[in-house]
Amino acid sequence: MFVDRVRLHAQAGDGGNGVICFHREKFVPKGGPDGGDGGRGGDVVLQVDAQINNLVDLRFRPHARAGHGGKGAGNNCTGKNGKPCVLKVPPGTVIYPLPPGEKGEPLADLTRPGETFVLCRGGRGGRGNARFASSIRQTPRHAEDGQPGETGEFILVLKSIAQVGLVGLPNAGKSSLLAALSAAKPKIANYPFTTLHPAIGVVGSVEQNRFTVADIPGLVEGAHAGKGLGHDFLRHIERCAVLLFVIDAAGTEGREPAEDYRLLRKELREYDPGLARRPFLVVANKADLPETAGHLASLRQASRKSILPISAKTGKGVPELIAALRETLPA
Ligand SMILES: Nc1nc2c(ncn2[C@@H]2O[C@H](COP(=O)(O)OP(=O)(O)OP(=O)(O)O)[C@@H](O)[C@H]2O)c(=O)[nH]1
Ligand SMILES: [Mg+2]
Repeated sequence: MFVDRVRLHAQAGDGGNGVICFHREKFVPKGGPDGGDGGRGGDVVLQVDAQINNLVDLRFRPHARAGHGGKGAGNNCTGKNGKPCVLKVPPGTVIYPLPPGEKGEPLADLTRPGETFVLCRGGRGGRGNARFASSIRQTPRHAEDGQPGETGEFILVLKSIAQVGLVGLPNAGKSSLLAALSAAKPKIANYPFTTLHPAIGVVGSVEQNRFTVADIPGLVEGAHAGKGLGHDFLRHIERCAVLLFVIDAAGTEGREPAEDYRLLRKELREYDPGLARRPFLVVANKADLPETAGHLASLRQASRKSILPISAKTGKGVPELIAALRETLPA
C-alpha cells in the first residue's frame, strides 16, 4: 500500500502541576516551602527517515499523542517530563495546517534525513510553591497548574524528491527505463497502468555524480480532469530539476509519437505551467524496433529538440542518456 496524503490529529502533552508543600522535619520548625515544579509535557515531533518512502504508517495511526508531564512533589522534586511522540516520515513530506489545508502555506517541508519538526509543543510545567517564596512572603500557599499542550489538525503530503522525473503515456516504457538506469525493480508489463504509484531509483554509484529518477504512473489525455489515474501523482515530479519525456517511438499501439509528445506537454501545462517550463530531454524509446526510424523526424520537429533514441529493453543508448542527464542537471 502506498499512501502519499494523510490527515493527522496531534496532541502534545500537558505540563504537570506544581505543588504546594512545606518542609516538615523534627527539630526544624517552619522548614519553609518546598513544593516542586511540574514536568514539561511531551512534544509531537516529525522526523525524516530515509528508509521509508511513504506515509502508510500514519494512515493507521491518525491520532498522535505525547505524554503529560508529571506533577511536582515535596522536597523540591520536579515532576517527570512527558514522553515525546516521534513520528517517522519519508523525505519530501510537506505539512499543512488544517484549516486551510493544502491551499494554504505549508508549515514545513521536510527533506533532509534526520531533520525534525515539532508539530505540537508540550505544555510548560506549573511552578511549585517553593518558587514563590520571598523575604516578605515566606509561606506561599499557592502553586501553578501546568499549561495545556498544543493540539492541531494537519495534512501531510508526500512530494517525492528526485532530480529527474519520467513523464510518458502508459506502456511507453518508463518503468523499463528506470530499471535500465538504476537498480530499482519496478513492475513492467505490456498493459497500461502497470505502475500505480511512484518509485524512485538511484543512478550511478559515485557520490558526486549520483542522481535520482522518479517513475510515475502513465499520463493519458484528460488526466488533468481525472482520466486514467488522473494527474494527482504529478506532484511527485513537481520538484524534479529535469523532466525526461519517454515516448514510445515505435508507435506500438498505432499511436503517433509526435502526437503523444504534444499531449504530454498539454497535460503538464494544465497541471502546472511552471512544470511545463522545467528543463527537459526527450527520449525515443523502443529504438530496437524497426518502426522507430520513421517517427524520429516528426518527433524532433514537435519537440524542437534533439531526440535520444534508446532502448530500455536492450540498454542501447542508455549510457548516452545518463551523460546527457548529468549535463542538464544543475551542479
Ligand atoms: N521492444 C521494446 N519494448 C519495450 C521497451 N521498453 C519497454 N518495452 C515494453 O513495453 C511494455 C511497457 O513497459 P513498461 O516499462 O511497463 O511501461 P510504462 O511506461 O512503465 O507503463 P505504465 O506503468 O503502465 O505507465 C512492456 O511490455 C515492456 O517490455 C523497448 O525499449 N523496446
Ligand atoms: Mg510503469
